[in-house]
Amino acid sequence: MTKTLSDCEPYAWPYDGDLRSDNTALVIIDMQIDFCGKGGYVDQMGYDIAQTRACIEPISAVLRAMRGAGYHVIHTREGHRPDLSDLPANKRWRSRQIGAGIGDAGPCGRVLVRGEPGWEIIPELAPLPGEPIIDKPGKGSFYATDFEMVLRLAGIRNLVLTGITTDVCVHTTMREANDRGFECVLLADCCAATDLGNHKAALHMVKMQHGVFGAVSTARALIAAIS
Ligand code: C5J
Repeated sequence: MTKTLSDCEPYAWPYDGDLRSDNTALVIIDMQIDFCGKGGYVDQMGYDIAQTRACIEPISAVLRAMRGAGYHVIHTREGHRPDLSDLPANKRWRSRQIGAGIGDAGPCGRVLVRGEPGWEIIPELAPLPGEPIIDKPGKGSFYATDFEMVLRLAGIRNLVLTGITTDVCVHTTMREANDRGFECVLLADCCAATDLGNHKAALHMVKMQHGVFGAVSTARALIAAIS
């Protein structure tokens, strides 16, 4: 059955009103201990994890609703191979300058390394068996991953984007998806940044040019639209 998310800016989403459980996925980006847990990468850098944790509850509510209504659910994780062969030297260097060297030992194991405790998705949003998890070495979910193949083979063309951080991995993924013709909505209260100004600016950018990257809505509006 087709639905529309009308409480949405700058247009009712999706653009053509074709919102169905079989053509739409909830994408939950990088809800890992490293980004919102004590002792993780963001905490080690000295940012306030209360900001990145603020979106956990709204995402949980959307996840419950979308799982219940039979929508696709896809998770992503940012992280590197244990031998760090996919870690660019400049990324490592920069992270060391701020005291959270990627690949270095920290309170949650080696920072942003696959298989380490800090790299795990937080228990509140743990994937269910059968929900694809996309492991990515960078900020975007399409680069050096099979994300696009997973979406195309499942017949998915609408993406409901959530996760952290709004201005980095979520925005990069939204831009990559938009360029590939996917129809995206970003849920404002289901994403968060390490800086509130950046979060707000990232939402504003999406809405320029009548939705240059897609649309912006909220958890409550999305749940109401699909219920
Ligand atoms: C960052 C992310 N901010 N998941 N990663 O380094 O946004």
